[in-house]
Amino acid sequence: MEISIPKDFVIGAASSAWQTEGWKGKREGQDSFIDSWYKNERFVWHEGYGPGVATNFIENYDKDIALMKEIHLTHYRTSINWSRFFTDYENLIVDEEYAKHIDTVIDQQIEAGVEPMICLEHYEVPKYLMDKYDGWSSKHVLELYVQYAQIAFERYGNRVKNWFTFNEPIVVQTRCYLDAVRWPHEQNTKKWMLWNYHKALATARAVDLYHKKQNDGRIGCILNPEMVYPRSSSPEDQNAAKMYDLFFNRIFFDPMINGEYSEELIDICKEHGIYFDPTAEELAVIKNNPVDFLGINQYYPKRVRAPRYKWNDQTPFHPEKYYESFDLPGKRMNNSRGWEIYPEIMYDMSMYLKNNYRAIPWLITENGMGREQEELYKNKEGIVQDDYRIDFISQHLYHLLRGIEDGSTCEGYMLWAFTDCVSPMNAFKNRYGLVRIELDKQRTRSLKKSAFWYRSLIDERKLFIDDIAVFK
Ligand code: BGP
Repeated sequence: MEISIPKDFVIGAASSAWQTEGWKGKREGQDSFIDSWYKNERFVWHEGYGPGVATNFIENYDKDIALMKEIHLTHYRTSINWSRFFTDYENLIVDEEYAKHIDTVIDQQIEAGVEPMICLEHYEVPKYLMDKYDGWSSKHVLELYVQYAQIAFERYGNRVKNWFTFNEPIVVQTRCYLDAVRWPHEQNTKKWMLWNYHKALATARAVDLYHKKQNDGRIGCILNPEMVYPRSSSPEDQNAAKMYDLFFNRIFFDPMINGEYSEELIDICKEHGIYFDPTAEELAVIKNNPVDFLGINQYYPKRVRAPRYKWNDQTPFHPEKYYESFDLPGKRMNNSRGWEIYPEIMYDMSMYLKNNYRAIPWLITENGMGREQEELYKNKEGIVQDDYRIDFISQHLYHLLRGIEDGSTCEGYMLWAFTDCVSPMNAFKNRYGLVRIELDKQRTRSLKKSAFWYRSLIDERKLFIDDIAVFK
């Protein structure tokens, strides 16, 4: 089957500052949250690799941009590392050396025909602000973030036309404060909800500022909603899916698209003592400043069923009171990552957005396949033969394009990731890139088979799908 890809559909790739840069040139006191996690609990990071060297992008950026050009990439998203951008977070003194690096990367990308898309925080909240103010628990941190955003818009807004306030704003507090599976292992559901709220409010404030200053691009946020499927048609299982959706998807969709939280979420937060006590003024800011567009990171489906056991009130409140994860027998798996493969999420998410919200522009800002031991797939010329990745992307794209035919407002697909890079904890275990990174001193780069395939996809805008892969 041959499918045409619309002419203006973006086919890009993504990464983030902390997952690529490395610490070369980083000054004392410029640690981020993720850097301090790595320093405090290095033993949980796969084989000890982490943000310390990452892909050493700080020194290798010109090589990567040359590779972007070689594969005709038109869009690349990364972040500014907030913790490296300042030498003084209170007085907002910019680290000119780092700021110059961002300048150079943006200029070289544009020169290479690659449009830069920038995110202001991809888990890089400064450690200083965590230690002093408890990070996103604090309204003062929110004010500092808005000033940071303003400086970034002033410096780079003439060249960057697509801005994102956060990457996956729910993740840090879910892993740290809701599930407490990550350093610093503090369980605090009320704090979880407060961080969610402050990031939604910070987004609205940044949107407001961006528009007031008459910037001529657009600003949104990158969310990671999970397409949630109930185990069965029973009302109980259906309700479990609805509750999961409320706590983990609508928690950001509603304020960011509609400008308000649902009453249902507010009531349930009050009931469980995790309400975030917004002021009328703050709610007005959220109401008046919905995002211009959204990025959606989408990797796997979430399956739930009604909980089988009564909730234990002696345990801290968790949304799991209302659902239980469901393991579908026979599901397809990416065993390296432990994530289910279900490409239909692309179509289903497209219809979810179309049917539940206004026609907001959005694009897939992350999707991809992390694979262990890719060196085993090298041919005799040393090129990784990652046909599994080509299949994975093709099938996801197929369902995404199907959504567009049925009226979704999706504008594009950006692969995670451009090069192999460091993952939280898994470090270099699972490789995601179109570009292979060797773990030698130079972090040598080489194009994988998928890079050549991606180039032909970009050039020819034709997707060839094996009917059997989709329908068998
Ligand atoms: C997303 C993050 C990315 C990236 C990706 C792959 O949630 O935005 O930063 O890491 O997931 O997942 P992982 O690195 O956990 O394998």
